[in-house]
Amino acid sequence: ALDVFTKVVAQADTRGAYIADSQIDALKQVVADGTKRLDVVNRITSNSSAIVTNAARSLFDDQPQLIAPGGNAYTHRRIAACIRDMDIILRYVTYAIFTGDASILEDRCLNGLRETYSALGVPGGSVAVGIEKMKDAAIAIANDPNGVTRGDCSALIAEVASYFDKAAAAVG
Ligand code: PEB
Repeated sequence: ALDVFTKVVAQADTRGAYIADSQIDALKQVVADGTKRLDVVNRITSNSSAIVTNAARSLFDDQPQLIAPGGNAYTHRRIAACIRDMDIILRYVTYAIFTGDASILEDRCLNGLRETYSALGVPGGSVAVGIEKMKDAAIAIANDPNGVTRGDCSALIAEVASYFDKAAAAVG
């Protein structure tokens, strides 16, 4: 499990090299944007249940066959498992945002998830749609200009989007 600093060190060590100037500049930017990063994690974390519930509701509206008899999310037990899965995925995405690195998300959540879903008959494409819905909601909340000092968050938001996209691509 890596963070963005450890990753640079590990890569440099593999080459037996000092850390390059360009990498130091990139990491300086991570430090400079650190407060923004933590604000984004805090906002998503403190709105996680709304993000998950609204995304699940919207998914079931769009794809009612999921919760109809024969659907993979039919019965309260499976709906609960579905909502739990979305919550787990959102939680790992927040870890990636926090560390600036996708390796914990990849190793502990996404690795083998496609195979697990196929064994369970969970439609991965539908999970991917749910993840993209969480992405839209999370970014709207992260980008809300109210209550924070305004600044350019475009690079950070693009990074946030990339973690959701990575999760969706892993199962979709
Ligand atoms: C992954 N999901 C399910 C299971 C596992 C996961 C391991 C089987 C065991 C169980 O039911 O608890 N667990 C989950 C995860 C991690 C983990 C992400 C990461 C660390 O440990 N069904 C749908 C929707 C979708 C869905 C499209 C969006 O139709 C999810 C939600 N996952 C779903 C459902 C089940 C499940 C299990 C319905 C239950 C399937 C069943 O028991 O028949």
